This record gives sequence, C-alpha cells and structure tokens, in this order.
Amino acid sequence: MPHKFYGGPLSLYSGKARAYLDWKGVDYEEILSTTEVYKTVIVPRVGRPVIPVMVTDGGETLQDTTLIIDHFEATTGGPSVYPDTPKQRLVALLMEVFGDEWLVIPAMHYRWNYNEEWVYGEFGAVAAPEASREEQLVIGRERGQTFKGFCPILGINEQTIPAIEASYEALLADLDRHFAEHDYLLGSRPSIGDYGLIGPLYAHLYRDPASGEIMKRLAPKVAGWVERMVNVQQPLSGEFLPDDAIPSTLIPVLERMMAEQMPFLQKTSDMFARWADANRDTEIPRAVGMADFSIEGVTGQRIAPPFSLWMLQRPLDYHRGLADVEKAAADEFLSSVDGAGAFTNFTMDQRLAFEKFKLVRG
Ligand SMILES: N[C@@H](CCC(=O)N[C@@H](CS)C(=O)NCC(=O)O)C(=O)O
Repeated sequence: MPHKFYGGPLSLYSGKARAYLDWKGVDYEEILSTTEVYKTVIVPRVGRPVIPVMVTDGGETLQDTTLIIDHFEATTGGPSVYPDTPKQRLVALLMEVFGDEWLVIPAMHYRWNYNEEWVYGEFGAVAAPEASREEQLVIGRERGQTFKGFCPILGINEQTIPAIEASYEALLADLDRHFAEHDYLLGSRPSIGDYGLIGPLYAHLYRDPASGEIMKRLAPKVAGWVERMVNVQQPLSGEFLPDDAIPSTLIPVLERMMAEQMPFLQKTSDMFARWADANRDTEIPRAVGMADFSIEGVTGQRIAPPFSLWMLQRPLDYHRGLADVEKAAADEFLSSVDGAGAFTNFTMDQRLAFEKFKLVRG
C-alpha cells in the first residue's frame, strides 16, 4: 500500500516534499487537502490544520517537510540528498533554512499582490473540488483571506515591498548565473538545499501565473531548474561535485542569507531566550513578538518565530560538531562569505526540539 501524502498544488511546503518524494522514488499517493480531509485526517492526527502531512504505509503520521524527508532518508536506500562532505553539507543545510524560512517573504508578497484573484480560485478548487466555480470562489476567498492576512505580519507592506522586489530580482539574477552552469545547487544531484529553495520558488513564484511570468522573463535558467526539480526524469540520479567543491556562483546567495536572514534570526533567538526564561512552563508560541529585519537598506518588522530557530539549529549543530580538519575546511570556506560571522558567532541560549508536531525546549 502506498504512503498517503496530504497536500495541495498551491502549497509551498507540499511542493518541497513532493519534489523530494519523486526524486527519492517513494511510492506514495497524493490526496488533496480538502475541507473534509482537514476535518477527518489532518486535524485529528496533527492537532491543527497544516499541510503537507504524510501518513506512512505503517500508519505513522509525519508533519514538517524536514521530518518527512529525514524519515525517507533513513528508511529508503539509495543516494542521499545530504552531501557527506563538510562544506557541501553545511551549504545545503543553510540553503534549506534560507528557502524554508526566509524566501516565504517574496513568495507571499508576489502571490498576494500579483495573483490574488487567481489564488482564491485555486484555494476553492482544493477545498471543494466538486463544487461549482462560483461556490469555489466563495470558499476560496474565505480560506485564502487567512493566508493573505499573514502578509503584514511577515513584514510585507508599502515601505518594504520595493526592497523585497529588489532583493528577489537580485537573487534571481544570482541563481540564474548559477543554474547556467549547474543543474542543481551542488552538482547533478539535488540536495536538501535545493528542496528548501523549491518550496517558495515553485508553488508561489513559478506556478502562480503572474509570478511565473516574472521568473521566466528575468531568470529562465531558474525556471528550468524548477522544472527539473518538479518533473523528475530520473529518480535517485546524479552526483554532488567532486572534492567538496562549492560553486563560486553560490557565494552571493549565501551572502544574501547572511545579510538579510541571519541578523533577524539572531534577534529572534535573543527574544526567544528571554521569553523562555520568563515562561518556563508555557507551551512555545508560534511567535515571540515582532523583530526588525533589513532588506536592501530598508527596515521592517515581522513576527519572530521560534520554529525558524529549530531549522537553523540543524546547520549550527552540524558546523559545531565537525571534527578539527573538517571544521577548518568549513571555516576557511565561510571566511570567503561576507557576513558569515553572523552564522559562526550565532548565539542560541535555548535549544529546541520538534516532538509530536510541536516545538518543545530541547
Ligand atoms: N515547516 C512546515 C510548514 C508547514 C506549513 O506552514 N504549511 C502551510 C501551507 S504550505 C500551512 O498549512 N500553514 C497553515 C498553518 O501553519 O497554520 C513544513 O515544512 O512542513
């Protein structure tokens, strides 16, 4: 019996997990996350309405794409999306955090400020596939409003929008140069970093029509990479570059992460440590307040989510746990990335774990 994957075509994180499952050759069936599915499967199993959710053939429920991917990495043979070598693995883990937890900003901006009406129809088609087009639009508008409502708390507003667009266009230009030379981030095999980036760059920034037009016009090689990622031709194929090489074309992408996301995550970490100190027996909330962030010289405020710190803990733990020679190689590479001190000197006083679909103190 195949595993059951509950998700939807317009969902960012469904796109991430699906691309991975297809490359890994996992035998799964995708089930649309209709209103009924949320009520009868997702909420009873996970405790809240969220996608994607995987129910394995053994009946185990997995939520969070990172845990879904790690489950199949551990239980399925064949090549891995985690490189073995220190620099490549570190870069892959960092790129996952950048895609998952930062590029949500341009993804949400372009979706809701360029594709709003179209997206309502899509939300309706997922929630109630059997309903008429008119009914779907009503349902979709209601459901979509919740997601549109996330834009201001993600820091998307009149002041920040020009900077978000300038940053996204510069990122596309950097990635276009990269994908002119390489099929994936680190060679001819996709890594966990590619899966982090594909979430925002597929469902919102490629598949939403107005956003897709922008990507194809400004960065056709990035669009080509999206197509390779989501239309898997040969599962389990490809290799990472030899000798732990990191293409120089990834340096500007890492520098953008270090300049934009890392200072914001440090503020989030400091706020979370203070919160955890003052709230010892309280369940961890989705956000511990609002924190400043800067993009292209413009400062905004957005919610500070502890979840992003759980994701960042992965590259932090990996980097700090490296043995001497490997750590030296990783550090030498990081010294060529402007702003990487924000990562190497990162302080996280309160560790986190993700258990039974919830963040807990680690
Ligand atoms: N980090 C999670 C995020 C899942 C997520 O945020 N999914 C979105 C749809 S793409 C959602 O269902 N959001 C509703 C919510 O979290 O309340 C993952 O990797 O699975």
